Amino acid sequence: MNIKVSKEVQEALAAGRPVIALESTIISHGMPYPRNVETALTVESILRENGAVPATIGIIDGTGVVGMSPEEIEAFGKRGPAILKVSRRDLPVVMAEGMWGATTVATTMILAAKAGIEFFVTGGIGGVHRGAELTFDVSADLEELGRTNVTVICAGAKAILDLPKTLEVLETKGVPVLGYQTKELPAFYTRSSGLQLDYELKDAQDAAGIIKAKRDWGLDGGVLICNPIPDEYSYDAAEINAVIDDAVKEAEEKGIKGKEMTPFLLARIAEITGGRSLDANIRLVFNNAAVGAKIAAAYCALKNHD
Ligand code: PSU
Ligand code: MN
Repeated sequence: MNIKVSKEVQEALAAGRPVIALESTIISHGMPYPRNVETALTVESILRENGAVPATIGIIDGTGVVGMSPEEIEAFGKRGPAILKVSRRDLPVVMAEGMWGATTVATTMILAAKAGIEFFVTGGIGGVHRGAELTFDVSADLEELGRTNVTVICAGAKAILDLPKTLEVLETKGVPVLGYQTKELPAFYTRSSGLQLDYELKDAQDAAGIIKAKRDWGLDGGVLICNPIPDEYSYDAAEINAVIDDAVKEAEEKGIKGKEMTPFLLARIAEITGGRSLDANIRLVFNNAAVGAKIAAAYCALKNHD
């Protein structure tokens, strides 16, 4: 298996210290250069400040790299969408052909699990697209959450998706969806979506206990922790939903399909809002990093105590 785990990550894992995976598609396809690189490096610093070791994951010349260097992160940011966006189905091709690949939530989970990393911080996950009853466009992220043992800390999912259907699929796949100090599914740019969640986490300890119970019971699959965007950066729901509706309509008119859909919508929303949505996006990822590091630390303490 061509996987290269950095020395720092290997040492932290061996010592039972918190390690947190980070994805590369958010860098190459989720944000424009150079803010994508600045964001990725700042997220790494925030994790370190909170006592965790970052492991940014991507595929370089057919090798899964777990714990990229700042130079490698810069290369992902600079090459951007010229790098193939790699989901589970693409992984064998990219590995065998020696290509570069940007890992999505699904493939970051796969590589993290192979390296022994149990936590992963990102912005938003993929889900069931609007109109999926006709297009069948359901992100492979949901399938992966149903089977791979990694906890993903995110800010919910964007309203570019059909959020009620996304929650239904997560339920079918047995994924605990936990609100971090909220009872509602956050909708990325907004703190609420009107959709109730199963359980509101009180704090990091609470989260660690639930994750540990799932592992002790051998219930394979991910855990999804939804941490709302900080109030001061959040959008008014009506305002951002109008923008999202326009972007979705434009995608339909242009016949955008498949793996192009999510990057297209993200870029259009950033364009229409004149970059304000990008600022919100960056802030919520920073916030997820701080919370994710605390949860991973609480979990490591519980596990090392056993
Ligand atoms: N949602 C975001 N930002 C992102 C993505 C989703 O708000 O960068 C990226 C993630 O890498 C996610 C992927 O795994 O898009 C989902 O793509 P698709 O919908 O094609 O499965
Ligand atoms: Mn899709």
